[in-house]
Amino acid sequence: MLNTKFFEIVRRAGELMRSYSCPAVRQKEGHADFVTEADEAVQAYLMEALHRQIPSAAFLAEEGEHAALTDALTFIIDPIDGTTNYFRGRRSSVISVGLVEGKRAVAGAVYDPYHDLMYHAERGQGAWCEGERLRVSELPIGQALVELGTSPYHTDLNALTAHALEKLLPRVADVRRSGSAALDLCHVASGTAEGMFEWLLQPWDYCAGSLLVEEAGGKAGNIFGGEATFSEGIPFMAGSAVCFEALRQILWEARDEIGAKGSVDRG
Ligand code: LIP
Repeated sequence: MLNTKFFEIVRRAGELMRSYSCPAVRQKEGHADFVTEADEAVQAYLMEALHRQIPSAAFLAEEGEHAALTDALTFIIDPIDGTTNYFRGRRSSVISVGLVEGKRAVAGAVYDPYHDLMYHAERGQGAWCEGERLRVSELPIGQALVELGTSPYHTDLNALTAHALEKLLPRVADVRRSGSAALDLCHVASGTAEGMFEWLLQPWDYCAGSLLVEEAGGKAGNIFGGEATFSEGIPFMAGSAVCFEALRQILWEARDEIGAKGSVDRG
């Protein structure tokens, strides 16, 4: 399903992303929620090039392509995941292209154009990065690095995020905050982190990365239970087989202690 032409298209999108030296930036509705002209150009390029590859496929993408998800083969795209990192020059942003069919992830790629690293997976065929098979970590939760997503566009979740951090720090080795959920999921799939979570994350942030983690031997899904769904934002988490349930338990404790102040549905 992911052929040479597909990878050429995604790599070309990375070149387009890096071709901007000072992209125009526009604020969207949410707090600290920005989009650049590069996000829009990369998304337009990906949609046009991928439509030529699979004319029957539908699209769901971060910048304005929010049609209802059907059972049809659908590309779910974040043209630049880590947009704030991107326009602040932090060289820590990726391109995420997932493919779902029957509302289930069947293939996906996350491309890091700064290091020329293509992470990819197809369901049942393992997760890979530049020819290397990816495997999640075997470390226990007490030695875990957990990637933290802060949902900056949703300030009503700040107390819950802060309390989750308070619960986590004494029970794991440490946390990391990259600013890109898709990159966090590459770290979990590669075994360089043992878990990640974000109390509200969009399908384009996690579609490809969730399959990477699952195909590397980990788990991904809704913090409150069930597999990841791709029709709307959910409380999302992923982790190694060893740490997933332990991380989920800590997050449930945080949510129960915050009570009604947190605005996260229990799914
Ligand atoms: C971002 C995510 C990040 C999350 C932000 C935002 P964007 O994606 O990757 O983890 O905290 O809220 O969703 O908006 O840069 O494509």
